[in-house]
Parts: sequence; C-alpha cells; structure tokens
Amino acid sequence: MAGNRTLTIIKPDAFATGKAGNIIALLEKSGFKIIASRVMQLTQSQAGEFYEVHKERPFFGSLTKFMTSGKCMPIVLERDDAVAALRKTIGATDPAEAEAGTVRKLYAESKERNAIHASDSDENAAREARFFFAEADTL
Ligand code: 3AN
Repeated sequence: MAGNRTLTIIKPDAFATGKAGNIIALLEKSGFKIIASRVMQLTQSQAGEFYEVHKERPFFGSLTKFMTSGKCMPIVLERDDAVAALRKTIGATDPAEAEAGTVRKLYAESKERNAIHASDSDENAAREARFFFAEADTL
C-alpha cells in the first residue's frame, strides 16, 4: 500500500528568491499537510550524503555546490498516496518539460536549479524524513 508521508525540500534557488510561501500555498492547495519543517543550510558533507545515489553522475559536484549555496527548507508532508501525488504536483525535473501549473513550471529556473525536491519512493521518503528530522518516526 502506498504511504501517506513524503519529504520535500524547497531548494536554495526558490528559498533565496522568496518563493517558499507561494510553493507551500500550492502544496497545501494540492491537499498536503505540513508535519515538520525547518530552515537550514546544508553542509557539503550533508549534501553529498543526501545525493549519494547520484555521486557518479557528471552533475554531482555542481548539484552539491548548488544545494549548499544558501538556505533550504526540508518539509515532511502528509496526504494519501503522498509520494506519487507530490511528484505530480512538482512536475518534471526539467522545468521546460514540466506541466503547466506544477511547482517547477511556475518556479524553477533550470534542470539543476529546479526549486524543489520530492522523494521518489516510500522507502526513500522515510529515509529522507529521518535524515532531516531525527524524530520523524514519532511525528
Ligand atoms: P528529481 O529531483 O526530479 O527526482 P533526479 O533525482 O533525477 O530528479 O535528480 C536529482 C537532482 O539532480 C535534480 N532535482 C536536479 O537538481 C539535479 N539534476 C538532475 N539531472 C540533472 C542534469 N542533467 N543536470 C543538472 N542537474 C541535474
């Protein structure tokens, strides 16, 4: 059965340009409830650990540099079928390919500076929630 929690991050591009409020409003309009949230700047080591699955990819260095470049906002979200619903709400990785009305179509700058992260499976959602919120399992 699909889980009802997922993890999003409002990335440094969107946070620095004051888009967090509009993005959260869109997420709430899409049926998500905020369970936990914080504002923080990732260290290089945290960004490397978070994106470990991409460490062999050519964009890994640039991605971790971008993700540590300013404050970001990790958020645990709740909704039925949360992982799939959030992926649909944020749109394709590349904003040029994202559907109208999605977070990335509205707020992303490029494939790398793409405004928002969303977990891609229930297993990763649980792992990523614990990565940012030690108390995630008791929320
Ligand atoms: P998504 O965030 O849509 O799940 P992933 O998991 O393939 O996409 O990639 C993780 C992050 O890596 C993306 N959000 C984006 O910031 C960056 N990224 C992915 N592909 C590229 C690329 N070809 N060039 C630059 N950055 C990329």
